[in-house]
Amino acid sequence: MKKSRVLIMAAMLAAAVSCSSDRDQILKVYNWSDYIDESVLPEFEEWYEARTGESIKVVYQTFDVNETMLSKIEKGHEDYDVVCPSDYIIERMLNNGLLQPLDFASIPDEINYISLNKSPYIQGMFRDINPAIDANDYSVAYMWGTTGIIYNPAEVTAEEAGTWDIIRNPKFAGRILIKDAPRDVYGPVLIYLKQDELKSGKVTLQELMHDSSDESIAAVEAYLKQVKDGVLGWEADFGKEQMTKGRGVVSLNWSGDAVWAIEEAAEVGVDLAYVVPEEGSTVWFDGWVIPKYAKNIKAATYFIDFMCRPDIAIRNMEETGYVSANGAMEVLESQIDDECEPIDLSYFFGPEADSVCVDPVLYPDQAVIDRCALEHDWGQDTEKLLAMWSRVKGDNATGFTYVIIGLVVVAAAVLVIRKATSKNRRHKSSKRR
Ligand code: N2P
Repeated sequence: MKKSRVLIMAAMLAAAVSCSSDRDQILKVYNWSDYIDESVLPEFEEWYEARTGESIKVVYQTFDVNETMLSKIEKGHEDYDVVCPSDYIIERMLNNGLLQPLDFASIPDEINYISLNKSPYIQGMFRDINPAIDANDYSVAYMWGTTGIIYNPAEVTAEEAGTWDIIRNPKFAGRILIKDAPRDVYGPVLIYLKQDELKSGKVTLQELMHDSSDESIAAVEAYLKQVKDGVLGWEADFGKEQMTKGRGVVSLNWSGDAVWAIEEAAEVGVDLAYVVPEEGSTVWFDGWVIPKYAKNIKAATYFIDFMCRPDIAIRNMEETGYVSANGAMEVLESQIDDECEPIDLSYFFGPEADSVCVDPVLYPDQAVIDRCALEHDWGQDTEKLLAMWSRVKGDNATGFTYVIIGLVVVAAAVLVIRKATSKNRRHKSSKRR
């Protein structure tokens, strides 16, 4: 009797374990680090269960570099259900058949937030990704922003920060931070190097975003090699903190990190500012997609929908400093700040938003947008860029490594000489005795 009870209990336990590892009850989310208010995740689990009657457990993982995420899916075929790549990676995934079309028809109307999410600007940018396939059918934008310079006005003038050349200005050597994001650095540097051609109309910003020629990669490499001696760090996420702590005074960074850094710095009495340099820059967005190897499409679809709920979008913005791609008026209203000058945001929220008091670091005005362009996938040429990037950063590491090796060799030589001398002395004194 006892034995059979044990067997029944073991069987029940096995069933429970197999049940809890049932893939239908797991949602694997792979997102950028520091890019969500994590308290929304358990809330999603409750919301999902209340709406569908099915339980779900979110398994949440983060990455710092687009290419790391891509490689896990492209080469590793990992079964993430929802990931959040940037525009040019969405393009690549789309071109390589790595994305599933999104289908929100199954979500009941009263909880379908996707339609609220649509901003005319973001929709248009998605359409520009690939003229042959509408990326709006495969991705829902999450956050967006620009690439620019965070600077410390106590040490850097607005004029100095207003050009990309600041990243090789010897005045700030040792206090310059560069985002460890090859495409987001390459774009601005190329724009800087080609500013004369841009001004004379020989080339357009959009054309530069497709320029993966050996000549341009070599020019950017040569420029970055001049930059690197002054670099305090190539960073994925620590740049904003280095700026708030005053260790860095210039940071090539994303607007969302700028918002976070400016707010944090203000709390400790440090003034920081952000500018998109005059020569032009890149505008970017990251969007939720369901990769080809996803296993829980239903929960993934609900998750993307939940992320579009305006109150959830606002919480994610408040927590991260990044700007939601959500075009709902509720989101705009949450960002009204009467201390700011009115700006025209009709391009983003529609005609009603032609004069709104909002922080221009969060939502750039039309003039900034006009000098920014979207990056595009380079296909096979991406490898050339990544090789250049590691040559630039790798050389740096090698220089440092040589210094360390040199110090170790000198220290070892000193030790050997000391030992030999003291042995000699002992030998001589014992002989004398
Ligand atoms: C936040 C990452 C932001 C990604 N840590 C910008 N594309």
